[in-house]
Amino acid sequence: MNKNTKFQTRAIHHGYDAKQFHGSLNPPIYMTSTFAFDNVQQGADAFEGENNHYIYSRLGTPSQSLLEQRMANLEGGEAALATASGMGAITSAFWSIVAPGDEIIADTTLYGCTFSFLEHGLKKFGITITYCDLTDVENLKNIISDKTKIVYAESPANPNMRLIDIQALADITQDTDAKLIIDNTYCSPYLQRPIEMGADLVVHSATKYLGGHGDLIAGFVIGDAETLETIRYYGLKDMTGSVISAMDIALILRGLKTLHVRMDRHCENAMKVAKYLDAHDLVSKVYYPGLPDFEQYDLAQKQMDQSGGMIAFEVIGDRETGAEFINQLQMILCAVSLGDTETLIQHPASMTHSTYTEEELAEHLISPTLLRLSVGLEDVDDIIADLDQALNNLSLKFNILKKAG
Ligand code: 7XF
Repeated sequence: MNKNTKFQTRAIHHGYDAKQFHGSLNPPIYMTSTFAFDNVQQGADAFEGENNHYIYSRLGTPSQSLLEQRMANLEGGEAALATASGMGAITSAFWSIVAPGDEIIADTTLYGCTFSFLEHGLKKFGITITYCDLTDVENLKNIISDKTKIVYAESPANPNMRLIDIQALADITQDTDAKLIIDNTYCSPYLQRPIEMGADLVVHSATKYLGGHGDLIAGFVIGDAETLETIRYYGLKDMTGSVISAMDIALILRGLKTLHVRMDRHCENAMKVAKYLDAHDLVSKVYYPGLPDFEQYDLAQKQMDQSGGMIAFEVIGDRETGAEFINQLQMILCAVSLGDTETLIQHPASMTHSTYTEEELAEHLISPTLLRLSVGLEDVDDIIADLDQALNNLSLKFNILKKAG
């Protein structure tokens, strides 16, 4: 395919030639655990890497290779690895890179299970985890050392929407032994491509926007071919065994075909919802990169193509008022996960980030009253109407009138 071919077209066509598969518009689903060899020599050569024969589905299948080539292309990396979950991607990558005595520098705010993996998993194997406010790159300059093997951040961060200047971090890590790994789950490559900004690796929970329909769990690591080979043949094959299923490969290939259309609408809806919330008297704070008063608005404009479908906000009152607001919603579902067609809301402190203690929530800048909204693809008027009736009921129930100031 011509190298000027646009993202949307590549998301639909890259790497697949229907003519080689009887004209089948979609690639076959390889429902197999193993691949037969013509003879022992061919099998031995395959294990030695001297031919391209598929061996066993823990190492890959033809449709997995297609999916990986397509994702690598969309993220601007040399290679990709598909995994059984986002956590499978993160753990397979980290286990492949670090050894006892090494240090990982991670941003202050992380998705709950990533935090738990570092804090309760890697730490006990003699790896030092240093949390650092990476929104200020000077902080990284001051602490990075030759022990640092990974610098890790989500941007926007789950759940509080803090952004990291990816290019500025890459300028620092590029002269060191540390790999800069960015979790791009909130954006998808349609909105942000960290490798183009200098990141070494990108990880994804493909469970979210890439699949897009809330019907699968999967993940990706994308980056240079050499590192990806290590992650596949060591991290995934030997350490985590986090193998994506044949069905999920097919579902993600389908999801990617509409990624751009869905993301455009997620962003359009989220902008309208964010403006609605921002103007409401019972909403005390809204964190959305597309609002001009968002603290890191300029950075959002610089590195994200659009502002995304995720909003964090707080209603006035306390944890109880926030919970009651969620309970009042009728169409919007109270559920974790994000990036689905359905609008979902959840309370991070008691759900996605409940792996943090109360003290850790405070240290990691996750407010106990924060609510997280994943704006879906329903008609935006219906989304806003549901939020509106819930806020009205909240004000009646708690007799709340106006936000202070
Ligand atoms: O293993 P998963 O596919 O669930 O992906 C893990 C993961 C990695 N990075 C980010 C930024 C994520 O948000 C996730 C999963 N997050 C879900 C959520 O925040 O709702 C998990 C539900 S507990």
